[in-house]
Amino acid sequence: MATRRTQVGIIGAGPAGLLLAQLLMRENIDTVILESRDRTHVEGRIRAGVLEQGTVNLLGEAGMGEEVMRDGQVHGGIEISLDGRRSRIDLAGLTGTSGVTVYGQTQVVRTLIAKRLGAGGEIVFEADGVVPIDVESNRPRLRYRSGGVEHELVCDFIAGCDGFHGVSRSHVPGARVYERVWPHAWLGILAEAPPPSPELIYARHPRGFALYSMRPPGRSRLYLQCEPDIDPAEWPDGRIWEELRRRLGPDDAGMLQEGPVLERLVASMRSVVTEPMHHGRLFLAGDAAHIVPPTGAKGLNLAASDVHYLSRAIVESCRGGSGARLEAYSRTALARVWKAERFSWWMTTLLHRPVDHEGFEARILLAELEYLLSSPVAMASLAENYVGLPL
Ligand code: RFL
Ligand code: PHB
Repeated sequence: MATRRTQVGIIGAGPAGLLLAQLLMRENIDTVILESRDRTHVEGRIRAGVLEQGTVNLLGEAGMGEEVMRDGQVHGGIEISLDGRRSRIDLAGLTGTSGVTVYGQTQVVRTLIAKRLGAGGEIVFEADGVVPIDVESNRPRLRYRSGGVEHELVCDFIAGCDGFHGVSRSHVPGARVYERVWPHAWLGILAEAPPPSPELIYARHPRGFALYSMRPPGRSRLYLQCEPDIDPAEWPDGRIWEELRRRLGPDDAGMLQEGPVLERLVASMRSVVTEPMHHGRLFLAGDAAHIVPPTGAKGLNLAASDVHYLSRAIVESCRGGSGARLEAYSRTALARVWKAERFSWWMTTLLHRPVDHEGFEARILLAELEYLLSSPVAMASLAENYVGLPL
């Protein structure tokens, strides 16, 4: 068995693991990332698109401010379409911030990987069977196989940044997992076509929710509420465009321009929180600890806020500090996580077609939406959460 040492062993080269590694590298803390997939796969995943200002700031600290400034689009508002009538939520005006930045997670991941490898940092792609061991001791280790050889990485700390399907969460014994599986899913496409509007449109329609987003500079990222078990083969391009037009309503349908569909996926929806987010010297961050349905655009941003707290706590500890921040990490991160869970749950409930779409609850939701769109106070609450609560 090949044995070596690092200060922080990181499982997973998603946004959480890569950002943590970059922030620690800037503080001269040695890290190794173990990633189960190959580089092409990791760099090819298309996911989140909306960054809170806190996430943009953190990416700046990690050395990619220039890229986000150059290629990101600052959006001062979003639009909500209710049965074909659009209203604007003035994110910037209601919060006194500049709003949010639209910048793809794919670019975040590609840029962080290039920067890490360019600076001599290590990512072991296709690391098999990664397991954390002895995490209660002050010499936790990561065992894994790479190139057919067994390896052991002796660490001071381990960061479990391995997403929802990773191994880390199962190494927090006695953890309580709070979970809700939603009855909806999203059929998502990336299209070589300009977006219908310069700002994102969240559409609530009797046929179901639709989201009109984008990937700068010129592509559309579009989603339709669907049943979780649909067969994407039954959704050829023509059917998708037709449904996207219908949910935008007759007045706005003409804004949609069609183009070749480059990618399609069906994303199921869950809300999950694991408590606590640490055991001994193993600390969970990002989707490894919690999942939100994508309606509030919070998943990547929560991964970034966890990393904000965890990186500062690890730096303090490595500099001979008391370890108080590490001790408080799970509590501090969870306080913010639960607020984002609440917001994502609320946005999802409000905008999707409920299963019982003719009953009392459905009418209450409609009344809430009408209230929201007529009340600057209610809009301010949405805006405050959408741009991101303070760290
Ligand atoms: P990731 O990105 O899942 O990365 C985890 C990494 O760990 C690797 N891994 C392992 N490595 C070693 N050993 C193992 N045993 C391993 N098991 C797994 C995986 O291969 C992977 O590389 O988690 P991370 O870093 O916590 O990042 C979280 C975000 O990816 C996620 O929350 C967002 O994409 C969610 N999300 C959105 N978030 C936003 O903030 N704004 C959005 O607009 C937004 N839109 C979305 C989204 C997610 C979506 N999907 C597909 C779920 C839209 C969609 C459709
Ligand atoms: C996206 O652009 O992929 C996106 C934007 C906003 C969301 C979810 C996804 O709420």
